[in-house]
Amino acid sequence: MSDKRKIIHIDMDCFYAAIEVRENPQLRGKPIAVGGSPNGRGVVATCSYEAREYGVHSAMPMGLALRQCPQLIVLPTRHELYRAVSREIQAIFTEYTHRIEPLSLDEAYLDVSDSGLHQGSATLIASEIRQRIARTQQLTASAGVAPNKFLAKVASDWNKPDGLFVIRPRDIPAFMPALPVKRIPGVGRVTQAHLERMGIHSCGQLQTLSPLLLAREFGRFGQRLHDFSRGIDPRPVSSSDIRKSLSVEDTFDTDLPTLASCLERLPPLFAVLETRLKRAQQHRYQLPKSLFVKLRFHDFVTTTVQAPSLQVQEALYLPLLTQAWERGKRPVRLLGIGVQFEEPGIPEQLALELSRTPPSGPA
Ligand code: DCP
Ligand code: MG
Repeated sequence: MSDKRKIIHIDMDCFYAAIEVRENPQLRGKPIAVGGSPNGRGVVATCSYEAREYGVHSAMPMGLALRQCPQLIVLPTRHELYRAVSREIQAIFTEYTHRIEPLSLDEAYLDVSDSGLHQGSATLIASEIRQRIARTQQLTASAGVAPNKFLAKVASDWNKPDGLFVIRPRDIPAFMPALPVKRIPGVGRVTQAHLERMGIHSCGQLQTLSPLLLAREFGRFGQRLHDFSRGIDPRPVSSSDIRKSLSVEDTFDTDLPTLASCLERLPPLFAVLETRLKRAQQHRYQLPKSLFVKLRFHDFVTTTVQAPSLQVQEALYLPLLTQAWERGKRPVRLLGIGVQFEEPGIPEQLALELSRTPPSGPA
């Protein structure tokens, strides 16, 4: 089924920054950044392409961004406004399919395999969606069309900004070899470095590794690497009312210096998680699959630790937090905790067995 599907990935261009420019046209053509104040611990949420030319990028401390680009115009984030625009864009999507998986305010996958519109041409649907966003919102979106989520996302980036790129099933064998491994979902800094030590930079090189070797080096993730390197990705587009995870996190005004000070922050964070979880479960009950802790150290190095669990209890986060802290043993600026849910449709017994399987693969 995987190569017969038609998936569209839509990604708005410089989303927050583009909205700010729309609201104030005098900003057009200027280097702008949206985010936290340079005096506090603010970071850049996003910036215009003019600012990107100076090396400014998302997650960069605002103070550093201003040193790189002294004429940078810094604007505070207006989440309510961005959320409202996001809702309008999503309303456009629903006219084409109900199989929509939003990834963030500005990004979504659409499965249009069963759409009869435009004689079933996903390319024509994608270009019509782009036109409608431009006409009704005065904002540009980039779109990728492909037989699966992985390639649709790669494609939306290909001609960004204001671009459309299509990867047809028959294009895949020629397209994959040159693609850098870091474009593969789940290949972060650690896995990329691991692959580089093996001399592997591209999907073409990755294709030459045997499943056995991949399993030995990367555990269960090895199979995914084998498939992704060939452009195979069976992950379904899962609709918006189905959550994959729920989490809460906090960035602290002053770094937490020790493990003990991190552990102290756990109870209030857990209280927030519990409230949100109850609210979400009322709406639609989903079986917890695993718990995770995310730590960002003062130098922005981020680590997550995850363990299978059918229960969500405060005490279960203690060993995860300890394990995450041990990886860095240095001051912490952000602490997050969360729950991952079972994909719906998996029978409970199977879910139970899956949740007993010990975690493996890359950290
Ligand atoms: N965002 C954020 N913090 C980050 C990354 C993103 O707050 N570390 C917000 C601001 C972005 C929006 O999410 O406008 C979308 O993120 P993208 O990564 O899609 O970035 P942009 O849409 O800004 O730029 P691009 O044109 O590269 O998609
Ligand atoms: Mg975007």
